[in-house]
Formats: sequence, C-alpha cells, structure tokens
Amino acid sequence: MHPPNRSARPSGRTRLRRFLSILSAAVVAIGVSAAISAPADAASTLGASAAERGGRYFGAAVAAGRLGDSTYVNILNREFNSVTAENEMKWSSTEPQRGSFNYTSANRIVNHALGQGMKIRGHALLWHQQQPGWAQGLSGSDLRNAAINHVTQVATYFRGKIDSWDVVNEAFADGGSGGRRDSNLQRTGNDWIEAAFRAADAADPGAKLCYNDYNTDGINAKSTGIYNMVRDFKARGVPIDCVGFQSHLGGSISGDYQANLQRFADLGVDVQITELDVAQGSNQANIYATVTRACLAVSRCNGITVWGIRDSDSWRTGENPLLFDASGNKKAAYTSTLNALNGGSTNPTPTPTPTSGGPIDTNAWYVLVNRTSGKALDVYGLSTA
Ligand code: 9MR
Repeated sequence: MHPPNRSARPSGRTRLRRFLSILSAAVVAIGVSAAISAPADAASTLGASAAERGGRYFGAAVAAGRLGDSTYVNILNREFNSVTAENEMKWSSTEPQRGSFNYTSANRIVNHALGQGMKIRGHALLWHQQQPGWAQGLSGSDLRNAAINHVTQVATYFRGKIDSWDVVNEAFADGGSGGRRDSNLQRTGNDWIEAAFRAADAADPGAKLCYNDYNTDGINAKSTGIYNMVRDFKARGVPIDCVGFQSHLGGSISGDYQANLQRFADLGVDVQITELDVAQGSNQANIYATVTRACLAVSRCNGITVWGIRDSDSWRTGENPLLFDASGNKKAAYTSTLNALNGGSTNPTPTPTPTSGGPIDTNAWYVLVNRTSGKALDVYGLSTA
C-alpha cells in the first residue's frame, strides 16, 4: 500500500480536524473501538520494510553450519533480504592453501541467498585476522602478490553475485592516532589498500567496493582517519564505492552517529551498517531504533546488517545483542527496529496520541484500523502546517 500524495491533500488543522471527525464517525458507524496505530504502510518484516524505504536492505550475518536449523532458516527467509557470510568468505576459508581455493561453505550461503532473492555482502577480501597460516608466514612483495591474487581470484569467482564487497577490513588503529594498524599487510606498503580496491574493481566492476571497520560509530580519530583516506581515494580516482560501519555497540550510542554517516556520504560514497549488534540492557531497543533512523535519514545509506540472527548465534556470548532470543522469538529490539523502519513510533508498543493534542509526527503515516477485525480502514498523514 502506498501513501496518498501528500501535496494533494488538505493541509494543517483542517486535515487534522477532518481526520478526527472521520475517526469518531468511524467509531460510531462501525460500533466497535477503533484506534490509530502508527504507521500506515507498515510492512511486517525487516527486509520488506527496508525495501520500501528507498530499496534498502536489512540483512543478517549467516553461518553455513546453521542452515540446517529450521528455526534459524525460517527467520532468515522471513525477515531478511540480504546476507553476509559470517566467516565463510574470509581468506582462511577460501584459500586454505596457496593457490588452492575452496568455496564449498561460502556457496552454501550464496546459493541459499540467491534462491531467496536476497542480496549478498561479501566479507572480507583482506583482513589482518583469519588469514591462512601460509599467508601469515609471508612478507614483502611475496605477501603483497599473494594478497592481490587472492582479491582477484575470489572477486572473479563470485563476479555478478555480490552486491557489496568488504575489500579491506579493519585496517585502521584504535586509539587517538587516526593512522593505520600495524599488520603484515600494512608492512607491505601503505598503498596495499588502494591496490586491493583496484584489483577488486578489475575483477568485479559491478560490485560496490567497501572499506569496513569498527569503533567508527561517531566522529572520532579513527573514523576521521578513514574519512581522510576515502577523501584521498576519491580525489585520486581509487575505486571505492562505500564505507561499512560495523556498529558493535554497547549501552550507548554517540550523538553524532548520523552526522558521521552523513559526512562520509558527502564525500560521494555510499554508507552501510554492516555488523550491527547492541549489548542487551535497558537501552538496547532504543539504540537499534536510533541506528535504523540514522540510516534512513542518510539517503546514501543502503542498508543495515545485524551480526547474527538469534542471541544464541552471536559471537558476543552472554551479551544477548541481537533481535531474536535463543528460541527465535522477537525481542523488544526487533519491534523498535521494525517500527523505526516503518517510520513510526520507536516504542515497542506504539502509542500515537494525535487525539490528545500530543506531538504530531509529520513524517509518519497513520492507519485507522478496526481493532476487532484488524482491518485497515484508511490511511492518514498529519501536518502541523
Ligand atoms: O563473528 C565472527 C566470529 O565467528 C569469528 O570467530 C571472528 C574471527 O575473528 O570473526 C567474527 O566476525 C568479525 C567480523 O568478521 C569482522 N568484524 C568483527 C566481527 C566480530 O569479531
């Protein structure tokens, strides 16, 4: 259902009054309690709702080993329209011996995703962790050549299937330096990142090529270091299309989370939330909603990926940081995320109050529903103008 053309509709208090009189008429006419529930156009799954918001995706990190778990797969297929292989596309998985590639586990995820019409985020071509033992023992031009060959081979193999590749993962240092992290890859020369992007671009020109990192969830020294690299890449024509913000979050979120996404978008790259999870606590549902609203507010934010499906699937053992509990039930964080995607209240139980003179959300669409039948009677937008 699409909202009516707002500009064609009466504005301001007239419309609100008309709405309220229709509301009471409806109550009288149908003789049952009627209620306004925000918002109209409310898709009932994360993926469908994100798709309605400018063709965005809502994805999950998936483990090939869990694809035989029907609870897991049912949630995946119902809720998500994008996947990231949690480990199966990493260097140690795809090239366990030098020059010998193995895509068996990755393909279980890829084939599942393609069969469901889901997008695929490729994660990750180069990273200082999860390198195969043989690469850990290399250095200098031997390592550089092996790394670039790895990028070329893997990106070529999956050409045409990957929406966005994390070409380089976590190459910047934590702390205040704003500089690169020391690693065997970094020691091959500072240009290793741009060499990887050029190789990935040559291998799969259709995929979006991302730089991905954590602790970049606000304007800080690390995110500014990355910002400066992206600005330099854009100025010199290095093919970079997007920046991934992992967003492994604790009990609070930086007030400039959205502004940080926006400053990268303003450089001419897309932004994506790539590994979202939030420690369980009183703020979990709000933080999920805040991240979701931030992505929706930045037109170049393509989508959000959560780093797992159920709490029991998470790498953050004991922190219960995901949207579904261990039994696969939706948590309050799920509801707040879906409501944020749908543009309405972020409360787990929406309680819009247009009849009480409370604040009017001019960005929301409201639906008048028959509470008994659950049927939608009409769609309204409110305006204070
Ligand atoms: O969730 C992944 C976990 O299963 C692996 O053991 C771990 C290996 O380092 O990587 C985890 O995923 C990481 C991702 O690839 C990059 N960003 C941080 C993620 C959490 O550690």
